[in-house]
Amino acid sequence: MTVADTTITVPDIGGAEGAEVVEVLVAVGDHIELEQSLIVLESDKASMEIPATAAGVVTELRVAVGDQLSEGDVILQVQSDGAGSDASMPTAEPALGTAAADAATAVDATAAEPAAVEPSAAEVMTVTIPDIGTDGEVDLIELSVVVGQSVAEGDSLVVLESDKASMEVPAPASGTIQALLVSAGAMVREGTPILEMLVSKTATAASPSEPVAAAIPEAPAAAPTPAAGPESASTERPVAPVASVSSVSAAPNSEEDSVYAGPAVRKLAREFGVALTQVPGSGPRGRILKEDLQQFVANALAKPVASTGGGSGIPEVPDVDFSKFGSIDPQPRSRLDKITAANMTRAWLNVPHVTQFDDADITDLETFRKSLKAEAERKGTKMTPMPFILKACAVALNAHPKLKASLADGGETLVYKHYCHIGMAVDTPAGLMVPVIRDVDKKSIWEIGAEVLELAAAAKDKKLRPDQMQGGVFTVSSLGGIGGRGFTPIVNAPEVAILGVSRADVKPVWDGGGFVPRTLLPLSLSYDHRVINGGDAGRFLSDLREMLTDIRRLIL
Ligand code: CAO
Repeated sequence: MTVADTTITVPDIGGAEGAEVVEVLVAVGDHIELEQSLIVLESDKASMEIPATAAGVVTELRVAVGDQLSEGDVILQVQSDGAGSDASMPTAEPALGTAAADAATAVDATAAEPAAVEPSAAEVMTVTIPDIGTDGEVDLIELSVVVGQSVAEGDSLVVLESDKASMEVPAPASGTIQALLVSAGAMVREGTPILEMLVSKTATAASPSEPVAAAIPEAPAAAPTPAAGPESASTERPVAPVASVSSVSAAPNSEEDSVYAGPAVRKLAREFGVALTQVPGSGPRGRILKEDLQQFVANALAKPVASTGGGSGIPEVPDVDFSKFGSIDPQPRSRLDKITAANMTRAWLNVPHVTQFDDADITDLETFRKSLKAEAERKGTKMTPMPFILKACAVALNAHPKLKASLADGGETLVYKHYCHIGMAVDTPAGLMVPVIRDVDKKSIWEIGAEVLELAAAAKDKKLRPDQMQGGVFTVSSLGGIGGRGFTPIVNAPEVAILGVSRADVKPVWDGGGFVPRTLLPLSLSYDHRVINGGDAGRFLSDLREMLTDIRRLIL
């Protein structure tokens, strides 16, 4: 590898004198690649990224934002590692004259603006319409480039529209648009010349005695084409077939065109499918930088699905200025509330929910539970229906293990669990928490009761540890102490089922001979219909109901 000091100067910028440096994209010490953008110049007509004509480490930067530059002004000094040309070296003088003269037959000399590509390493290529899958003419509906514009390989040059699709014709190589040979509205077919561009000359064109210049790589073709031989960077060089590069795509809109961004950023935005009109630019005069686009995409991915909606392509609920209707008091939501909102939305959107309802006759259970009241007080605890419900769930879950399984591998696998840790939704001033009682199936009702009290208190005092909220296979959400006749709980994914418990009430029940007063406990079982079908859920709920109706069944 040859190491040499290389001076990179401002190339021919279309005769623009004193174009302003609006951005410096590199710093001393940076390693730059060939064709990497160095600075952004802005004339009264256009903004241009000036590409590196040599690769290496920047040793000296001669320009700053605000400087006025013209062709030939020094931009920077590079300690070249041999992967580029010395823009100031006369030995790299190319055969531009010949190539330009060849092209002159096809180019309107007055239309041909000078290029941003270093003339000493460039030649003219005529780009034609590639194979577009039809012999007939199609409408050229849009020119995506202007004379003088630098384009990267693959950037859209023109947009075609047939009666079936709209297609972009990509640039077959990086370079600068020299002349446009068609205008919007023209009818074109395969082989129609559309524009001339100056492209980096192939390595073979450089002086063999100059290894630095000889190391300029030929810009690769956008996609392999049968006709593209190794020396095909000429006027006959075919463009890649549209279908293999951009296939059917939406035509860029004119709003996008008015956005202040360079071609590299535009290309990246197209790859991400981001509308640049939505991206705030942090560069000088609002120019959209690559970092802005990256940040925009990162934000979009990280953005929790807002409580008001959004995500998954679902239109967001618009913000309303409630103060228009009366006095308001906006309060920041707690972190827990926001996490809960995101979790609920995620589960709601991902899990196809079904909810099934039943009533358990807990008349006998209630008689028994109340008989334990004094004993509970002696033990310093409290016996609510909750421990019985949890215990009954554990027994029913072990009998119906699918209800405590989880989907994995994107739905390819169903993970069955040999443990039975059950979560319990707890309403706290800070928000909803779900502590998990471990091994409910192995614990006595007294032990479970003690843990319900302990974990509910810890949740309300914000003393729960993360490990006390993990590992649940199923959740019970009891609103029994609060009221209501039934509700449809949201599955706590990746669990596949959740039991909602509402307030028990004494109701008249027909016993075959007459109505008798019975205490009925409303149960609602929501389940993930990808895993649980109605039969699974019905059998589970029936077993659960029977166990709560006759708690002797818990020990069978
Ligand atoms: N029917 C009738 N009475 C009930 C009942 C039911 N299903 N469940 C509880 N009760 C009674 C209790 O027996 C208790 O009365 P006594 O003091 O006279 O015995 C009273 O209601 C209060 O019970 P509790 O709510 O303090 O205790 P619990 O064991 O039933 O529940 C806990 C504990 C932590 C689950 C509960 O306090 C809680 O936070 N519930 C809300 C859960 C929630 O928010 N779910 C919604 C999640 S989805 O938005």
